[in-house]
Amino acid sequence: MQDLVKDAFIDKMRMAVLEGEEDEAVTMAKKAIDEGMDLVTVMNEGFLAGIREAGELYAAGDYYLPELVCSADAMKAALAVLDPEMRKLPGGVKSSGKIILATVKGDIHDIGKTIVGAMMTASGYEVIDLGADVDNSVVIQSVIAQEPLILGLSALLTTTMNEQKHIIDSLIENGFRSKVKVIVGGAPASHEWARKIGADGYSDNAMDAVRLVNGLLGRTD
Ligand code: B1M
Repeated sequence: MQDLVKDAFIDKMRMAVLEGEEDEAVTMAKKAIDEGMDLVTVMNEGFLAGIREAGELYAAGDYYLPELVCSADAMKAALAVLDPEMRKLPGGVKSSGKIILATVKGDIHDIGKTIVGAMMTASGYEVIDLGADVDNSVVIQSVIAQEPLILGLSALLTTTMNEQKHIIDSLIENGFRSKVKVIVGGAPASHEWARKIGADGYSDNAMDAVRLVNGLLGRTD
């Protein structure tokens, strides 16, 4: 595909999410697959750019919640089409261990966590995604039952990020902290926050989350 056509395609993806056009977002996601486009670029420069822009408009008071919800629905619809394809990316042939992911209690933001999961799956990890608004006890029980190498906790609200700390505290109480590496992510988190709550790492995007996990597990490839 020529560069100009590709740019126009990617811009349509951005606009579909920005304008909350769910059907258009699905159509564009399917076209991207049919055209053999690089799905990581499609995701980052197309759909993600749209949801970021919607978030900025919401923060500036130019978008109201219903518009933000429509943008999020369009983003999720595109993600549902792309996710299975991203799981088939080349890295997916290696099996590198189990990862549990969850968005913490009280927080329904699951787009970023789902993308992180897709990238980790594409990198060869077995991902168990517990979903969003997951009760701390469910997270702890899953860690005990599944014995993952990594527990990844996402939080997008300043009011819910404390659950990341509460879960780490519960792991300590249950004697499981040394058996699993814990990473945190989501807009309000940071390296400093991760250090403060005793997490093993933080990353601010899905690609970096994979690098972080590879590093924590001593994977060099
Ligand atoms: Co909400 N929301 N939202 N929202 N929302 C934010 C987070 C907000 C910053 C918007 C704003 O005011 N500018 C703000 C939080 C303010 C704060 O706490 N400081 C906010 C608010 C206030 C709210 C409500 C309270 C609004 C209301 O009801 N009045 C409400 C909360 C509901 C709840 O959770 N209890 C709410 C609701 C919603 C929608 C339902 C409309 C929708 C969510 C839909 C869904 O996820 N199913 C939504 C959305 C879409 C957003 C924004 C616009 C976009 C979030 C997103 O999906 N981004 C967001 C503004 C923003 O972040 N700029 C906002 C795209 C996604 C790919 O990025 O999630 O950052 P992100 O994930 C990245 C990285 O952070 C990182 O990698 C991902 C991929 O690169 N990452 C990890 C994420 N998790 C990781 C985990 C890791 C590693 C990396 O390891 C485990």
